[in-house]
Amino acid sequence: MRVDRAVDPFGGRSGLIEAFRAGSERALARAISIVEDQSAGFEALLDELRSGVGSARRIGITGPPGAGKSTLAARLARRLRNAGHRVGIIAVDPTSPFTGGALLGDRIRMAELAVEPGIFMRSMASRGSAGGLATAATEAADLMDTFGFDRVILETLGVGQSELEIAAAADSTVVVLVPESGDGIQAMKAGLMEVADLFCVNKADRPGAARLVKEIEVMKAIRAGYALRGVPRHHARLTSPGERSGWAVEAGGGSDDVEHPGDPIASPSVWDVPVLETVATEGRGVAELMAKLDDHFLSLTATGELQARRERALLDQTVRILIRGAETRALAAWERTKDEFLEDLLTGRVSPYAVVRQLSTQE
Ligand SMILES: Nc1nc2c(ncn2[C@@H]2O[C@H](COP(=O)(O)OP(=O)(O)O)[C@@H](O)[C@H]2O)c(=O)[nH]1
Ligand SMILES: [Mg+2]
Repeated sequence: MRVDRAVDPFGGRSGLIEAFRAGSERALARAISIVEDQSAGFEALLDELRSGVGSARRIGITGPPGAGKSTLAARLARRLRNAGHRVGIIAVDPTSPFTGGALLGDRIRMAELAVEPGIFMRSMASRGSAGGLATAATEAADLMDTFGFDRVILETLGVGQSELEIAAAADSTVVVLVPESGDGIQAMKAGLMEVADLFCVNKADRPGAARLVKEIEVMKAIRAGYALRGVPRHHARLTSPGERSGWAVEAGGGSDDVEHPGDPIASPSVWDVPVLETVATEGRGVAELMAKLDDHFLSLTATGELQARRERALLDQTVRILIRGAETRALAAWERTKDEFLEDLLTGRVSPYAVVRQLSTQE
């Protein structure tokens, strides 16, 4: 899929890069499309447009479909914008083709944002390409970051593995739940408890919000109890790979607590995951959300956890790029040669293993 100069308003790759660096949002949009489509040379383009990556704070917003993530993201974006930030939003829907309801809904709801200077919105859907959505979404976030957006919001459906991977690429992850249909339990099942740095009980204008807040607090306490079992007292920090909120569990608390020298008192490493009530449609609770996100970022910075998270995310990304490349090459090799093998394979003369062996030696 080469970019035809005749239809390419940027005059090829160097023109695109120049326009991107000069701050053209059309160039940014084009670069994201190239990445999303995995057009020829997309990785080289990303490589060239990496300078300054890591300046933006990345905020993941996840939760079940219909919880109000898009509405909340739009409100948060506007508030951040009013505070002087430049905001990029990536709305990821792994299942929806462009005709799909959710994505279409996002597009319409967020359309007004698109014309607001300083806010850039982009929907992404999986097109069945190699490498998965998490990688592409991270790459789109990287582009927004290097372009100069200092806040990047990633909205994902919190229902599958790749969404959790996207959440893991964020500095702060907001889990949005609604006071309906056992959302609390669902969150537990989907592994959302582990990734949450903040909870929003959205649609707090409906009955049951206070109860859901209590449920989440109980689940937090249960998690904290498990996490602390077998851990010496006064170890305020717990670090375990893949347990993002596990590190932030408060230790001690008994009446016989004694301060030991060097023990952190009200240590910034203790991040107590807040549970906020929001009404996204009215913007209620969004100011608190923004304030808590700031607090969380301060806590991340103070504890060194920001660096640790970003290092983890970078390693994850590198591995995913590696796997994507291997997958792309393997599938191309298969497409080139499968006709040779097809009959033997289907009639059982050769096994799939023998075919793969031969393909790998040909590469
Ligand atoms: N009553 C009420 N409805 C809301 C609230 N937030 C969002 N909605 C509505 O819930 C529906 C789904 O919202 P959307 O943002 O698309 O959810 P998403 O699928 O999580 O992105 C829309 O009709 C919203 O207008 C809220 O706080 N209260
Ligand atoms: Mg949405």
